[in-house]
Amino acid sequence: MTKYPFIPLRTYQEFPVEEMRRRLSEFYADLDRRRTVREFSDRPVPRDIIEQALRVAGTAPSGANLQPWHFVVVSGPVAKKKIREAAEVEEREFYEHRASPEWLAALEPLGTDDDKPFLETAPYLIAVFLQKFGQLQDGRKVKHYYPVESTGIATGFLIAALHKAGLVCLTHTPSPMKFLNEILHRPMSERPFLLLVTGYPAEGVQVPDIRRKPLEEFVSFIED
Ligand code: IYR
Repeated sequence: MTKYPFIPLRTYQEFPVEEMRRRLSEFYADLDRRRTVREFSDRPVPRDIIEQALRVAGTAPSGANLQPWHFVVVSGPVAKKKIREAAEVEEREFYEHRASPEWLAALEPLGTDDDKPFLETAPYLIAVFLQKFGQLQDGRKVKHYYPVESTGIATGFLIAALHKAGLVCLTHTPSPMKFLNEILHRPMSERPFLLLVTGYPAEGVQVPDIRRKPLEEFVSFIED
């Protein structure tokens, strides 16, 4: 017997197979409508909507259940301007020098460039940080396991939750983005993972005409 007590799994729900199909096809159709956008409206979004989406993110599984993530919700104009300015410095460097010709060619269909007005227009920037270590009450450090995988899963939940709420987002990765620690007062031990820009889409926004791989192209089955 472990000295840590277990409790019954009371929250599990099974569905008849037909209902599984229906639920999943609805879920798929809903998530398949999601598109990344790069132009945002400045229309405000109530803070409790963002909080609830973050609660969804916080339900993600994580290595040893250590929940190695921290989310900073930025809505103030001063911090947003600082982030935009710092991100544009890095992005200019990226587009003008750092990116290989292959990388720039891969980005061409998406129409991205070093101008990032959405960092000031969108009502919220959610900076996602990954913690390689946690801190015990007494200040001792504890190692986190699989922080990248865990934070990636939590971020995926967050993106799905924001979509479910009828918001759009952009997974923005200015690189390097260590400037986020300084602007957002996060300890240097935390690694900025990505910046999720979220809100309502700008009116009449257009998105690239890209396709998703069909199942056969990204799944294989071994049945023997
Ligand atoms: N971080 C840059 C470049 C960029 C890179 C990838 I990979 C993208 O899918 C999109 C953009 C930027 O944000 O513009």
